[in-house]
Amino acid sequence: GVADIGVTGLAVMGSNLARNFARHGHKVAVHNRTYARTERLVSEHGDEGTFVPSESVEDFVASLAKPRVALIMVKAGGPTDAVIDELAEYMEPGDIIVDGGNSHFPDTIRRERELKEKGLHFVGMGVSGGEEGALNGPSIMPGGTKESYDRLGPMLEAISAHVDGVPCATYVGTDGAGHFVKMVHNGIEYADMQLIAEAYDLLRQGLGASAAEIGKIFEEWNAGDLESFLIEISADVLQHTDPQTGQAFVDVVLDQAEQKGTGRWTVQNALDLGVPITGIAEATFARALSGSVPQREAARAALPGDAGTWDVTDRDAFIEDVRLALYASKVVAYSQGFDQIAAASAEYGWNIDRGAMARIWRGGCIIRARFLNRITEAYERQADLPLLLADPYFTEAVGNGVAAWRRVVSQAALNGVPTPAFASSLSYYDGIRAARLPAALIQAQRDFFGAHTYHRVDQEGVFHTLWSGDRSEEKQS
Ligand code: NBP
Repeated sequence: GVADIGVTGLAVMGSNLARNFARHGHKVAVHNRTYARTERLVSEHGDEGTFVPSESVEDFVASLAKPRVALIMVKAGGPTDAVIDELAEYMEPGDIIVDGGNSHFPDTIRRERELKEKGLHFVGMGVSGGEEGALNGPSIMPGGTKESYDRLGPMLEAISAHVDGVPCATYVGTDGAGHFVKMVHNGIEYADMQLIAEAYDLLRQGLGASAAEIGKIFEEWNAGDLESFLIEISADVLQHTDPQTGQAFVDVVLDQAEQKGTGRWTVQNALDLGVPITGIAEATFARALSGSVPQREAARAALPGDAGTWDVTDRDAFIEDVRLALYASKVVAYSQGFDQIAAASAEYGWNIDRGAMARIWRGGCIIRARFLNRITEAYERQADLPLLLADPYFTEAVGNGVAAWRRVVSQAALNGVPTPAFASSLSYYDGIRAARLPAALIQAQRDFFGAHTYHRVDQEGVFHTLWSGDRSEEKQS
C-alpha cells in the first residue's frame, strides 16, 4: 500500500477530513459503504491532492502503507462497530484503527480492549468544529496508545486548527480519554449556549431591547473578555431578519431546544463520579424543560407569576451587570467541566493535562474563545490546581463581578425571568466557598433515620447517636 492514511465513511465529516489530509500533502485512501460517495469525492475534489479510492474494504486496507492507519467517520454506535469488525479482519498487528465519530467513551474503552487482543491499536478521537472545521482545521482530541500517537500525531497536528502557530491537537490519554474530553467539551458547549441565551433573555426583558439591539451589545462584548465563537454567532443570529415575515429571525424559531445526547452523557457521567457540574446539568435540563410541551401548556394556563414589571432605569449599568454575571457564570461552568476531567482522569487512569485541553480548544471547535488562554495559563502556574475558580486570575475576574451577579440573579427572580444557569452558578460559587454548609444537618438526618453515622468537627472517629434511645453518643471507630 502507498496511502499515508485512509478514511472510511465519506459523508460530510469524512469527506472534509479526507480533503484536509490531502491538502496537507498526504496520500489519502478513501472508502465508503456506498461507492457513489467515494466517486463523488474523487470527481469533485480529486485535484486537491492524491486520493486512492477503493470499492471494497479489503482493497482499502491493502492500499494503506504499513503500519496502516484507517480513520472511521461513520454514524456512532452499531455502524462504527460494524466497520471496526470489517477493518480488523484485514488489518495486521501494529496497525491503527481510528474512530473519529462522536462515540460514547465507554464504547471506546470496550473497543480498545477488544482490538488490543488482536494486536491492533485503537484510537478514539474526538473531533470538534463541524463540517467547516473538518475541512479547514478542527480541534482534535485523540486517545489511545502513545505509540499510535507517534505515527498519527504529526498528521493530526498538521490538519488541525492553529492558534498563534500552535496546533489544536494533542495526545489526550489512553483508551477512552479522547472521546471523554470531547464529551465534556460538548457539555461545556451546552452551558455556554444556555448562559448566552439567558443573557439575551435578561437584556430583552429587562431593557425591552430588540433582538437586533442585543446583537449589537453582543458584538461589543465580543471585543473583550467574552470574545468567543458562540458570542460572535449569537450576535449575528440576533441581527438576522426572517425574509418571510420581516420579523427578527429568533422570534420565528420555535422555542424548543433539541439535543443529540452528549450533554446528557456528560451529566450522567458527572453523577457517576459525584462531580457537581451544575452549569452543564442546568443547561441540559433547560433544553428538556423547553421541550416539555404539555407541561408548559398546563403551567402557562395555571401558574401565577406574581412578578414585578421590570423597569431598568440605568441601561448601561444593567448591561454591564449582565456582562459580568455572564462571565462569572461561564468561569464556573468551565471550572466544573475541568473538575470532571480531573475526576475522570483519576478514576480511569488517564493522566490528562488540563492546560493542554484548554489549549487545543482555542481554535477549531465550537467553544473556541480568548478566555481559554487564561485556563491554560492557570494550569501552567499550577498543574494540580484543585479548582480553576480558585486560580488567582479567575478569583479576581469573578470576584470583580460578584456584586453584579447577585443583582442580576435577584432582579431576575423578582421579575419572574428564569435564569437556571446564572442562578445555579452563583449558588455553586457561594456553596463551594462557604466556611460551613448545611450538609451537617443532612448528616444528622441520615444518622437519625438510618444510623448512617457522622464525623465530628472536634474529635477523630465515626459516631452514632442513639436517637430512639437515650440519645447518648456511641463512638463506632
Ligand atoms: P453520519 O453520521 O450521517 O454517517 C453517515 C456515514 O456513515 C455514511 O458514510 C454512511 O455510509 C456510513 N454508514 C452508516 Br450510516 N451505517 C454504516 C454501516 N453499517 N457500515 C458502513 N458505513 C455506514 O455522517 P457525518 O455527519 O459525516 O458524521 C460522521 C461521524 O462524525 C459521526 O459519528 C458524527 O457523530 C461525527 N461528528 C459529526 C460532526 C458534525 O458536525 N456533523 C462533528 C463531529 C463529529 P453510506 O454512504 O453508505 O450510507
